[in-house]
Amino acid sequence: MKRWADEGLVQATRTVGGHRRIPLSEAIRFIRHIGATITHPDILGLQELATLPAAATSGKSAGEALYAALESGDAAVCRGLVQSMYVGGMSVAQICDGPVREAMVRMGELWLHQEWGIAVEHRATDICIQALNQLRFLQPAPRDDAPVALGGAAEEDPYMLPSLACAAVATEAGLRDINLGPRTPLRVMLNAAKHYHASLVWITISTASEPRKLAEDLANMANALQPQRCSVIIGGRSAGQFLPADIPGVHTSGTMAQLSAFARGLTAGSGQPPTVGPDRANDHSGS
Ligand code: B12
Repeated sequence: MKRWADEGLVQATRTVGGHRRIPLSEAIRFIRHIGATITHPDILGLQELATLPAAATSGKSAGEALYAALESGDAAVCRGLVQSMYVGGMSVAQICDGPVREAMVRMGELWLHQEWGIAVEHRATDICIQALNQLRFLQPAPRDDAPVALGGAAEEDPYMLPSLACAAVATEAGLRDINLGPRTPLRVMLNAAKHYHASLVWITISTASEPRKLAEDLANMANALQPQRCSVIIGGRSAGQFLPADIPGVHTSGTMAQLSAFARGLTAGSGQPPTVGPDRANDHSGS
């Protein structure tokens, strides 16, 4: 560790006594970078990795394992699973697009069979919120001058996880994220984006009762934010399904991976808003 720190492969500061101090986020970045196996996760404060029962993962895909733990309501195992995916090298975007989405799609089938499924689904949402927030805490603090990314879900949209996923992805990309969460009127988002000089506004759309009006409001928002060179990007299960593909000034995307690429383009400092691929295929409407 000393050699790696002295060679600059691991960023360390010195304590008053001259010892090397490595922030947790930096240690985790390095572990992911070299693909190391953590034998004593508890030393890093990752207790939930240490206590992860082998049965939680054996013979299951990441999505199946997460679903099983969510269904039985084992929050510690769920958080541990998500941590292990991240420490094992998956990006926040991959975790959200993959296991989290997959598990929640299956969760959404439960209520069709019995009312108890509604309780299980609501509990699963809360547990995923805990797990994603924990991932946010494992990220290094963004630079003070990093671009601001801000967003939420529109007024009538109660879905919490998609916007939280956007925030976690923005943090991972090195942006300063401001998650306004569900049920946020677009004008509130617009004013906040102006106030914080945001460079990126994400809007997740899981439900849209008046898609035409929403598309119009989004176009107006993008227009109002153009002078500050702020990009508006929309996505979510209903974005591809109900909204027109070509809302002026608005980028439509399907996945967290694409949002991540877009956000990284901003931190790369190209000065040009990055482009988003024409991925409208990922509307998960049938799920
Ligand atoms: C949890 C949940 C709820 C919870 C949400 C709790 C909360 N506060 O967050 C509550 C209880 C509110 C709820 C309510 C309802 N729900 Co619901 N819900 C779900 C469920 C199980 C999971 C949604 C979720 O959080 N997914 C996790 C996120 C991370 O995944 P995602 O939304 O797919 O997002 C991904 C992409 O779209 C993309 N993305 C998302 N946003 C953005 C943004 C940007 C910028 C980008 C680039 C990408 C992007 O990235 C994400 C990761 O890949 C889904 C199941 C499903 N198949 O989606 C049903 C589901 C969506 N619900 C459904 C239904 C029917 C309802 C209700 C009508 C039930 C009722 N009778 O009341 C209500 C309607 C509420 C409303 N006003 O619209 C149906 C919809 C059916 C349909 N075809 O329209 C589903 C599909 C369940 C099912 N199979 O029947 N629901």
